[in-house]
Amino acid sequence: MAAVSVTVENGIARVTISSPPVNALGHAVRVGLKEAAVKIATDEAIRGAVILAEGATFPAGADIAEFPDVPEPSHGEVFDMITALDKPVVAALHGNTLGGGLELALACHYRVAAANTKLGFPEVNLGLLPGARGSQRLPRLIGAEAALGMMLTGKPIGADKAEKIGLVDETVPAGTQDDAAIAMVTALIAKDGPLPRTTEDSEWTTKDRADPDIFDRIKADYGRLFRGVIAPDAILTCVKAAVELPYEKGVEVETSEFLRLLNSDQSRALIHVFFAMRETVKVPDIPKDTPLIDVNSVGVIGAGTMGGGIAMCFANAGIAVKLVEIKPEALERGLSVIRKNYENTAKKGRMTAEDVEMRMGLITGTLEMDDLADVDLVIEAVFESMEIKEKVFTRLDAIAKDGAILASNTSFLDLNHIAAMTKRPEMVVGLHFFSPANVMPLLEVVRGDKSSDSVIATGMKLGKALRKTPVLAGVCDGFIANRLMFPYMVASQQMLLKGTPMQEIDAAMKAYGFAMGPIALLDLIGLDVITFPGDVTMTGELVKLERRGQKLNGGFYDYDEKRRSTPSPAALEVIEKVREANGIETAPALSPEEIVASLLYPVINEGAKILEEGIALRAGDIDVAAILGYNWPSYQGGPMCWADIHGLGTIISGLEAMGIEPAKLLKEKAETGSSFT
Ligand code: 3H9
Repeated sequence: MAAVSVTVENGIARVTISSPPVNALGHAVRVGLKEAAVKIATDEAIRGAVILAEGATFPAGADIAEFPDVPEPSHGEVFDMITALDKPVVAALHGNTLGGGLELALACHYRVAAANTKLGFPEVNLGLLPGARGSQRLPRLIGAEAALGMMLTGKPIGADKAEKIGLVDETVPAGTQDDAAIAMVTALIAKDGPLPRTTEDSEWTTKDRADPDIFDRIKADYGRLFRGVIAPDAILTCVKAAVELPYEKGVEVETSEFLRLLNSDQSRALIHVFFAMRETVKVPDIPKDTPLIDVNSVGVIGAGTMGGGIAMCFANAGIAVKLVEIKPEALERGLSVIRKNYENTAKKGRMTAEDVEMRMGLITGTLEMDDLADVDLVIEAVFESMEIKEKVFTRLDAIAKDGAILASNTSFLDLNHIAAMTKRPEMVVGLHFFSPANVMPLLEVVRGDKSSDSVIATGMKLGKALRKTPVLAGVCDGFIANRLMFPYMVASQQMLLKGTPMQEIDAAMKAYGFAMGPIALLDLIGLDVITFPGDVTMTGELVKLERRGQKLNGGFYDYDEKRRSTPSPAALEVIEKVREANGIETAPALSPEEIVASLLYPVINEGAKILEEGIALRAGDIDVAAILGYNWPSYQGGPMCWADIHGLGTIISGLEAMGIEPAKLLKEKAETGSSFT
């Protein structure tokens, strides 16, 4: 079917967009819409039109894969042609009417929406703004404040709310929107009245113009969203233009701001992340028709923080879980922590009391491993000791039914060795959750040498079912995310020893975009959790002083009752002691740029090795693992995309200056002028 087709019946043109999977407004669709606009304008038999879309959704936006080059005709030009028609045009919306799709809807004279339609401007998540007239039209239709709310947060709203605020004219039951739009256009033709256009100033324009501090107020309300990123300010500039200038002048501002963003590093990074997030599930050597294993019941061994969190993930997805512990007290404690977690969510209004009971009802505690004989999948989440895991898997092999998947949540032990404890290594896989497992969105699916295709494919599918982003990893110490970030943590400790103050290290990484710097992060995860090699023994020394981080007595920092931190005199003493014991000489404190380089270049180098060894399938997978597992700021693109933008040559010289041998793949990429992403 053509990307856009036009049929005419009873004087009404039915313009149908068909461009699966999301009807993105690529070149062919724009050409088709332009031709449709010309036909509607010139064909005298046509007295009005509806624009609708086949499949799951009205266009979900511009075709992001086209960026940064957008061949003519431009979206804005086509949309302006539609608005200028003097025959009524009604858009029939359903699904995800987002970005350019919503701009197309705004270009029509009226909008009918199926009740399940989501309407939004998510461009900000790609480092962009609604650049096809949306920033100019939406404030005229619903006012600057509501328009900015949608553009700055990027969050879509439902059809009901859209109708309430005047964004759509009528909401109808799902599936009836096309007929309703035709009925509306039929009535409009009969009425033959003036047509409303979102290019014209409105009551809102007058009202917003009379409000002198509207933009300062909105910026203060959404201040958090402006941190580190450039798109929100550009959005504000455009909406200001929409309020203060005539449409044509405002369009000039919008176009120039949009192009500036489209060619920025932030948008390049965020678009990379958009596609990388969707690519992780694709495993090239596993055929698409690989049979999946049904997972309707699960066993989790270990009711500690990890096991409890994992059990919650399954209960949240409606899958029954048996939670196994050795001691009744431990089981009791585990179950009561889970209940408390759910009850806290309910207190915040994000879950009902019935939901709590329903989810608790899906989790059964047991002290008998034999109870796992009938489950489809077992995940072991016991203490990180090979000796214990060997025992657990030997036992599991004897208990679990044929065809059951046996998974380990180990974060650094050798999965192949664990698999060798069983007579069915092909059924063994790593499912590495991040703590807290019920919250963190990353799931590393670890492929052992003998894991079968079915087991891996099921693991990836399961990740999606648990609403996580699964990333495939090979077996190595730390898999992808932890292995990648270990050099970062080590380098931050070495930096402390060389004399850069902890608060300056943390501030530089916060300015880069992390929620917190590495020293504060250590305090948060607990100083007893990571063991550092060699001469960086401060965490061990602090633990000896019973300082385990935020959870016990503070760590590198002291914390007041509001969790505000100040460098701890005890920690400063420990740093001094370790420095002296290892004969380390201090150097002048590093600048913020030097801190970023010294901490991140080793990460890039590790990433290159992870890729070179085939532990990760793609550089994008490494970026996704860092973003979802360690909160790497997505507008920096993740480590490998950031490396490409920053310059591989610069990174190589930086590593050499630090005395670190650059990875082979890194050198190859730099020499051939290619990139990771
Ligand atoms: C924009 O509109 C700019 C304008 O203001 C100005 C222009 C001048 N383009 O997510 P899914 C692909 S910016 C190209 O798995 P879901 C996606 O990669 C745009 N491809 O499905 C995937 O491909 P594959 C503003 C796109 O059901 C497949 O479609 N709009 C686009 O979970 C299925 O996607 C947005 O930012 C696109 N626009 O979620 C919305 N969208 O199968 C972006 C999707 O090969 N899209 N693909 O992996 C989304 O948020 C989600 O895709 C959506 C569906 C919610 C629509």
